[in-house]
Amino acid sequence: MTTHRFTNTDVATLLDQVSARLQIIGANRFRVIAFQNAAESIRTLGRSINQVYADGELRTIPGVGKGIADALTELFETGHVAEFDELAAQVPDGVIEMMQVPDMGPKKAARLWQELGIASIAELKAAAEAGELSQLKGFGKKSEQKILKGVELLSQRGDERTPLGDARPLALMLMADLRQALPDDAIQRMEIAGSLRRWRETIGDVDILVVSRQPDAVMEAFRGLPLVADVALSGETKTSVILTTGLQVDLRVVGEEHWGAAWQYFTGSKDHNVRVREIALKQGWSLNEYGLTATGKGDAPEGEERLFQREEDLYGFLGLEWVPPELRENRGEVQAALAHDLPRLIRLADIRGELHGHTTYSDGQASVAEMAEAARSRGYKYWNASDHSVGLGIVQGVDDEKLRRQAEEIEEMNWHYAQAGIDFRILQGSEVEILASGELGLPDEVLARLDVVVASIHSALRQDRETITERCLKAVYNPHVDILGHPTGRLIGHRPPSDLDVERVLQACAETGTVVEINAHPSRLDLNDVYARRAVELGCKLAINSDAHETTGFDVMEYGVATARRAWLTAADVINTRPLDDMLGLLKG
Ligand code: DGT
Ligand code: CA
Ligand code: CA
Ligand code: ZN
Repeated sequence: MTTHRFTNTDVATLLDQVSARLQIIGANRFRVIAFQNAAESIRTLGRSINQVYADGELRTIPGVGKGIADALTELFETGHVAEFDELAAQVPDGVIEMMQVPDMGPKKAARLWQELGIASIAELKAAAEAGELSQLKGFGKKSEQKILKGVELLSQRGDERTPLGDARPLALMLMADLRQALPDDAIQRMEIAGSLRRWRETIGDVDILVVSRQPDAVMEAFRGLPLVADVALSGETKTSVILTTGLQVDLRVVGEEHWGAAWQYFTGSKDHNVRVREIALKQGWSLNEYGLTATGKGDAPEGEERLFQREEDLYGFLGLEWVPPELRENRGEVQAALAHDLPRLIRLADIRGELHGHTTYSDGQASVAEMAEAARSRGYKYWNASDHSVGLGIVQGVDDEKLRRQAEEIEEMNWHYAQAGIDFRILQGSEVEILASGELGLPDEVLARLDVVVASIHSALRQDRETITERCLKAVYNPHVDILGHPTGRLIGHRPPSDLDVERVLQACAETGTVVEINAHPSRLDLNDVYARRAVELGCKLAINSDAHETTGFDVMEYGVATARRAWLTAADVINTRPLDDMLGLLKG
């Protein structure tokens, strides 16, 4: 039997499309969500789905039940899933694409298709321009204008960069595959460079640097990897390939003696490198990817070379502190490095607990106990169960009664931890919905009972600036709201941020002592690096949370910490680096 290979992104995209088609035909919402959950798990799995299948372990993936596992087995065996193909024949691709237009949910897309026969973005645009949409019941002139604006936004997205959360697992998998394809001693060193090493939130292409005594063998093995769909360029020192996902990967082989300069050069950013080159020139050296060459304008005779095996040595030679890659964006880091005044950036190991995550009491996949144990196994000392409140569309939220039941469960677990002498506490909170009016999804007397309240917006994200800002401020000024969750609501590559006046909201957070979240999920990274840095400048405290919906969901914390590092944050700026009591003491009220 032949086995077909697919990337995790391929499979996740396929399942997402099935979910979208099920929504269009009005299928049971639990089925819709099941496909979304499975897609999400597979996208962020960190293991090759091919390998999981080969090991007969599909069912161990969170959110993959028997039905989806059977479908995936059929996919790997035959390259197709009959049921999915039937569904695809029923609902055209163009209708699914229409759902990518901002504000175009499945209900709207289904009606436009079924009632007006619109089955592509191009047809949608034409119909909106011709004023045909407003003939449809419930579609005013206003929603027609909104759709036109949405279509334009979508077209501007144009030449797509790949979200960090997709590029990073792919790059790691590719590097593991490359090592495996070669004899043990073929690669002496291999590292990520470019924007991926800087943890930029989107990636143009992946850059990998290798030291090898057998460069030809490395290049040949690289071109032949299963993830590789196409070879764009192949030379002695550089090969560029296109992966099956469309992502480009550049592999360069460099000499060991040039490593420090090469890694520095190819890590970028370009703007950072320009500043470093200026500093070298002032000292009479020209800098390139091989090292320094004396210009003759300094003390060293013209043409003299300096090579560096380590980046630290290169920066040090120029009188600079080594600059962490996350800072290399020409945002003042070169000056700070020159003054030996770079911040001591927060590290993953500084995180002692999390304050935002979900259980089966709302849309999580695991029980309170399972999530707590997963948090504990990461070395955390506390975890706040913050299930969605009522008031959020498709998710069954928690109300007063459900929260009471959950509180009993939490108390019992905490009692066990105390009995066993285990230093771990489950907190009870909620991710309370900030409703379109600015009211919260739970009454104040219920919120008052909870340990840590996160307030977030998930719907009506396209309200105008004034409305959505006022709505958010209302929550920030509520004395029971401790943390503002994923403030702008953006989904990288899928949904633009809301029109929120972030500056005003951050000022209010600083004034009221409301903590601002960096949501670590790589599709959110919200606040982003720039806003997070501004938040600290304004005097805000921050929290970094993975917003885990399953036990493996904690994996994404590294993306949140990287975003915090890009924002120049130290451990002191982030409340969940503190021991439990200190952390609680930093909350409002
Ligand atoms: P990306 O790929 O758009 O996400 O961003 P980067 O920063 O990874 O850019 P990329 O892949 O074009 O190049 C990687 C690094 O190599 C870049 O940050 C700086 C350096 N680099 C590459 N080519 C040049 C060049 O022609 N001039 C300069 N100054 N630097 C370059
Ligand atoms: Ca790159
Ligand atoms: Ca590149
Ligand atoms: Zn959440």
